[in-house]
Amino acid sequence: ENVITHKKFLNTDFDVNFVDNTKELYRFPKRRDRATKVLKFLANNIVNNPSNAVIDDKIVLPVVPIYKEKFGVKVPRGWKNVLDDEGVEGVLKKISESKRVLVTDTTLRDAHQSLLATRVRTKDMLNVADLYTYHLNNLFSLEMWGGATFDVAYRFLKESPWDRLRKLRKKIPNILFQMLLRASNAVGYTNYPDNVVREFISAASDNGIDVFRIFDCFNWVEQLKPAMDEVKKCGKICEAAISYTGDVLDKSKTKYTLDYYVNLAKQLKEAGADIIAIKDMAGLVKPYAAKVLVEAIKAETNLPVHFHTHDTSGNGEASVLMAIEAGADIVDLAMSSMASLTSQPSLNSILAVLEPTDKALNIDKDVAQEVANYFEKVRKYYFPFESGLKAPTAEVYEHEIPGGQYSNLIVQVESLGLIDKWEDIKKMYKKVNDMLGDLIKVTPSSKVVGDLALFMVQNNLEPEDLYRKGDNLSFPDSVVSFFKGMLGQPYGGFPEKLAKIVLKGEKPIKERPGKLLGDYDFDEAHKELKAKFKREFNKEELISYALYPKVFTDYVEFVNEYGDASIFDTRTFFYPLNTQDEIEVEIEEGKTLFVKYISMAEPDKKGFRKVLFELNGQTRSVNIKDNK
Ligand code: 3PY
Ligand code: ZN
Repeated sequence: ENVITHKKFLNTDFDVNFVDNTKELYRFPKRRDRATKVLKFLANNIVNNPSNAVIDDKIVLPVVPIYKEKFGVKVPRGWKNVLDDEGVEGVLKKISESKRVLVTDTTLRDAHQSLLATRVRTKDMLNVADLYTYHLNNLFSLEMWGGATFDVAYRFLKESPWDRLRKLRKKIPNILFQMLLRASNAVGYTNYPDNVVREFISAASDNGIDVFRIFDCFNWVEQLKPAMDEVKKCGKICEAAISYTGDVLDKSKTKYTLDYYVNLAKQLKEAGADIIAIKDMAGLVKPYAAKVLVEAIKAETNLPVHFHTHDTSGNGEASVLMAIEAGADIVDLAMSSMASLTSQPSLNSILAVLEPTDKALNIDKDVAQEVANYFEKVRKYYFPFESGLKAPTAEVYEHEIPGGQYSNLIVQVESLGLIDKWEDIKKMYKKVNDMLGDLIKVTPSSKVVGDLALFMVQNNLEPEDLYRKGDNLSFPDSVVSFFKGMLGQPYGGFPEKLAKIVLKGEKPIKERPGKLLGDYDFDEAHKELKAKFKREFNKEELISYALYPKVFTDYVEFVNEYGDASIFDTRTFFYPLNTQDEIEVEIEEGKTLFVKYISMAEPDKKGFRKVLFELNGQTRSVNIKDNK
């Protein structure tokens, strides 16, 4: 709004106090500032294309499914209401009474982490929130947070993971929200001081997480305890996970046996687990192994068992069914268009299989299909992040790469220009695992294996080369930190010879790292941030800074320059506009900008390009440095 376009002014209906008394005239600078940021973001996409993505123009924006005609006035009850009204005990009691198998839908977390390099944006999730709230309210939980989604949100999507949690919570008040927590590594790749992990859990709980699936990459119970303790303090559901590797039915594999897993489950029960998760992050639990494992763990612990697998081999659905036969209480599934391959088995398929049985899922088939149809369209926008895996592969039983790592690793390999070496990298992953003493490979131990495998392929090294000339090599940070004991103690210990080569005389620690790392000073961190950005930061932001100092500050700088990027639709966010493209950007509820991209000039002497737009019909230009 400005003076000469104001209605009162145009109608000559104003007096001397018009400018003083007309509030809307003073909103002008803020909105103009936001509009400028929007144009800057668009122009930067056009000039620099930071995600390096080329749009396929045949893709049309997905239509948001709305089931208006079926909407009730009241939000139907779900498991979240059970937790709020009857506490953890109430939830556990209801699980044990349920004849039906319960389902966790992983579409909003593991599925896209495992298929699309974790890139699905909050906006695309919010579009189907109502369907979940009003029609899929019998789902046990939605896994929608944690794992890699936390840093990827900041790093690549330029949005706040806390915002995602709060926005989804607001729209879905009745279904339990579940997150994946890497115990002392929280949602990072390294151990944090205990007070950071505790603050993180408590803030996640306050913002809406109900079920914490906690795992340690070495299944080291000592390392799970502080996180489990904090979850219980928050009155939330403590689901302790057994990370599965190897094959319990293969007698030649003697490290990770059935006894090993059962024993672990008993220790987790003793440490206070409410639920035991079998976390088969790479999809290595073969169907018959699933049966044996679930039966044994249920019999020995008497706790509810939550079964999680990945369908990389194509055997995932069979494993889920076997787990159900063996008495699994809850299973993880994803909506079909976001299921299978490196993701979870398909919810819609298992729904159909169980329909005629007394374990039938209490889930509306048509709505589940509707959500799957929606994600089928949405997924097209994320095609640059697809892993390329087109069919199931039994090769996973060899390389053992976790589903959640697979699609991220391949994008990383691509960005390093090594994609033609992908087959070698998978083979090296296995060799490195053998060298490291056969690890459980899950974040962050999987990153150690991946980093070393990449390093070796990049430098044309074979395992014997490491033993021969390793003293002169400077190993990736994650590998050094692993041998220093900074991720904890692996089951069976470290391979000594390699440890010596990597550590070059340094002494490793034997204790839990979180115990040795002093408390993180949140006040000091706040001072640093305030000095740098001249504003206050809230508790959640300080936690993000404690976990990811650089990623978080880069994000704050980005927002200062370009504004809140979560407002753009996904096409606009990832891809440059074509000339004459017109888009609508809702900068706040009810306030929409209409933007048309006109042209881009050649760079000036300093390398800046002038990008021309029409903003609500008026010509505007932005100068952007061409970084290419
Ligand atoms: C993660 O830690 O992000 C995982 O998905 C592990 O499976
Ligand atoms: Zn998983």
